[in-house]
Amino acid sequence: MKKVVFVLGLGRTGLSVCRFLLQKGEKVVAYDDALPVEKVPRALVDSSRFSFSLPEQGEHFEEAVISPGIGPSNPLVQTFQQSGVPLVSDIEVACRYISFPLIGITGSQGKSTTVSLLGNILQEGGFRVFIGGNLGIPLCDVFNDTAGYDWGVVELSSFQLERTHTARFHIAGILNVFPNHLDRHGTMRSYAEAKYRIFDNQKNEDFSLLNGIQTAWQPPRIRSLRSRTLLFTTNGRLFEGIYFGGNQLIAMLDGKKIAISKEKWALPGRHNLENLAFAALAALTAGVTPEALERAISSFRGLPHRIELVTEKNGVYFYNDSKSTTPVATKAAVESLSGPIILLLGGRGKCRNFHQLEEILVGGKVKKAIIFGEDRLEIVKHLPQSLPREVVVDLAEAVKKAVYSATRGDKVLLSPACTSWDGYRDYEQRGEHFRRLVNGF
Ligand code: UMA
Repeated sequence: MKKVVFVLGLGRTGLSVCRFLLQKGEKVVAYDDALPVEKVPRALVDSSRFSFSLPEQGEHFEEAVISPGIGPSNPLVQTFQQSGVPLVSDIEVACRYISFPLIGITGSQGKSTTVSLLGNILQEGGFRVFIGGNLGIPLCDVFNDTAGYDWGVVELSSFQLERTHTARFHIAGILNVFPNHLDRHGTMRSYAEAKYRIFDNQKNEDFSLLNGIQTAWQPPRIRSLRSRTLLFTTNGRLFEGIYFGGNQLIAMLDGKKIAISKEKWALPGRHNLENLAFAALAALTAGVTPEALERAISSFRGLPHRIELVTEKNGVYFYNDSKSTTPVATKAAVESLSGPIILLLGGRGKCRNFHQLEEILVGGKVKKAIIFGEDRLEIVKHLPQSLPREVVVDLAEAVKKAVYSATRGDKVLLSPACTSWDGYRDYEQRGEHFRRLVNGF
């Protein structure tokens, strides 16, 4: 008998899960708190094995696939939990059927840049690569494609990992762990726990990549991982793993030393060196040659909405860093550019930890802050007295103020330290709005 699976949330993830399960011949009952039934795509509604409804009294489900953005306080999630229906992520569902090796990457900051850099390196190395997960294509959409893949590079969020139980990543790594999504996870311990699940199903022949410096929040079980641990660092040397020596990346693997030039690496900032070290280590572990690695490093130009230079007008440079949704990410952006900076901050805060911004706002590099959005009054409380500021309602007004305040040589940086959910669908829509506003002046 075919399984009946409940799918909660019909955003990008939920739709991809429904399509996949229907393709596999399963019966699917789906629901979305905000989606009117007439908006459910025809392709799903047309299937006799699909229905859009709340669970009926006494109805049995094999499992419930919960979209990453839906937290534990959702009433349906609680009902399933109380009645013992296993809660799983889209990652769990997809990984049961994927037959090529996966590289799983998680972390609080830099995942997307690292995933796409690593994808580029593997492609340069001649491999056929699927790139997706929390970034870009949801993992269940991998089956739309008939292309065979040699590797999958999968970005994983803590939301996805906390409901993943059997997925195995041949190479898995955590870039870093900083406060993020605490509104959802409650404590740093439970947030970090979710991330470390990435290593749970690894075997002896697998690899776990760990940050050599940033070891806070590592749970004790990290010392008994079954996989082989390799370290990456931007600070100091290692006997095994990867580090920097002058203008080179030095990999120490299996007793061999490999030196790779990073002379043509174009991305600014120390945080991007961490991303580079991780991607290079994963690529060498996956079998990319040093030559291909060096070529890919030289040609990688970064991601849109990630400290992206939008334009230069009258000697003023405009940078779109809409993807920065935490103070730590904004800090990294400010540190990676030279001043003077006019910083556009605001939106809906995730953790109320705006005090972390104070460090980058003293010292004069940021010459002015323009604060906008839902949490603007909360952010203002954490600005140093001496910092010139303007408080406005929305991004359009913030850009206008920035344009009028900027003089030749200034950098106008949108790096909001907040989610976009007070006014936009996602950070991409906010970043595109910023681009249009800037180009419109
Ligand atoms: N919904 C409900 N009930 C609720 C809450 C939401 O029914 O209580 C419904 C909404 O009406 C909506 C759907 O659930 O239709 C949204 O689901 P979702 O928030 O999980 O969004 P998706 O479109 O499925 O996108 C998710 C990720 N979003 C989140 O984790 C919040 C996307 O990451 C990811 O790209 C996509 O899956 C594919 O895997 C975005 C993100 O911001 C980029 N991620 C966070 C981050 O990177 O920090 C984790």
